[in-house]
Amino acid sequence: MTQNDAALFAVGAAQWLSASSSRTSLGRDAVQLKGFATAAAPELTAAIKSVAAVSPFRHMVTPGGWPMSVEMTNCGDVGWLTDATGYRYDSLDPDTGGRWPAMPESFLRVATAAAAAAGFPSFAPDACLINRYAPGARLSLHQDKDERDFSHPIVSVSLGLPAVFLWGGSKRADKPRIVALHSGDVVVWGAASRLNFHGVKALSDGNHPLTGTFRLNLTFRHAL
Ligand code: MD3
Ligand code: FE
Repeated sequence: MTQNDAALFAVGAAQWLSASSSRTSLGRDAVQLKGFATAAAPELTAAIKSVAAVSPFRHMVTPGGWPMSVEMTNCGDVGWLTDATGYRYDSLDPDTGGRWPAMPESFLRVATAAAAAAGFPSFAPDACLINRYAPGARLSLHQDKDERDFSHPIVSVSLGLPAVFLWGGSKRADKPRIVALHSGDVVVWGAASRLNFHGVKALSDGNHPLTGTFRLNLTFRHAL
């Protein structure tokens, strides 16, 4: 989709999607839109199932040889990958040999509307990484820096079981703040916070009507 398409989507979608959400600043150019995606959550969860039916969730193996505890798949023009050779975006899923599934319309609507609500009206994601957390799965502190142009924001949508998110600074040593992320929360990170360190603490056991024993996270990026 073009940036103009994205803006048009966003205007319409923002109205119903944001009807019952509240905004919390996490710092410069980082905003948590609590409940922004709650109305869309069932549709998003169903769309994740369709994506995973084509490109299944898998534990990717890092260049150091360790399987990640979080299971991942992708949709969109390109998908994020890690393997023995490094980290990159690729248009092909190495597990199927085919292209990643197209980005569902429901994904694009939520991502562009949230970005617009956060002050990024022309966000046009070309990649969506889908993370699935089972109890104990975690993401250690890292930066997202495999994208070409850091002037684009990143939009993250949380679904299912709650997570303890670690929100660090521009240096690894900066002490992270703890942020609770619940199903339906959307966070938009751009500009001044785009390269901040962040992570997710080990998921606790639980049961959620939408996702059962899992947490799902959508990470929308403009990678190319
Ligand atoms: C802060 N996933 O896949 S995106 C990831 O809950 C990742 O699974 C998180 O971090 C998860 O890389 C949610 C949170 C996020 C993404 C990009 C950021 C936070 C960010 C960029 C800058 C600062
Ligand atoms: Fe990240």
